[in-house]
Amino acid sequence: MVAPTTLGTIPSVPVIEMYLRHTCPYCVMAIRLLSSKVLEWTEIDIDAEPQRRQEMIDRSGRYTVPQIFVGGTHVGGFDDLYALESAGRLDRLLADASS
Ligand SMILES: N[C@@H](CCC(=O)N[C@@H](CS)C(=O)NCC(=O)O)C(=O)O
Repeated sequence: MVAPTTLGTIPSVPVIEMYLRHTCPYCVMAIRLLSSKVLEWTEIDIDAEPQRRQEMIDRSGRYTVPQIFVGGTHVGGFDDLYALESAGRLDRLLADASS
């Protein structure tokens, strides 16, 4: 007999997008901070996909990497992400963006 199974709760994951260059120290720091909080995010490497740099500029109004979006909302660069963490607001933002 097959044991009955219970459908567990599927863990919710905030949608995080990060435009980056892997050679960028601010990007490495942003990844380090994010990886202490969440398991997955989408990386858009503007060196590998240079055409998406313009998309980043259009969405963020900024020219530097990283540019981070959580749940479609522009957070900013590493400094902005770190400021949210320092203010104790990053966990709430990630939780609110989870579906
Ligand atoms: N304050 C910004 C600094 C970001 C920054 O200066 N990024 C550099 C790369 S490490 C950059 O994008 N420079 C211009 C470029 O690569 O086109 C942050 O914290 O995200």
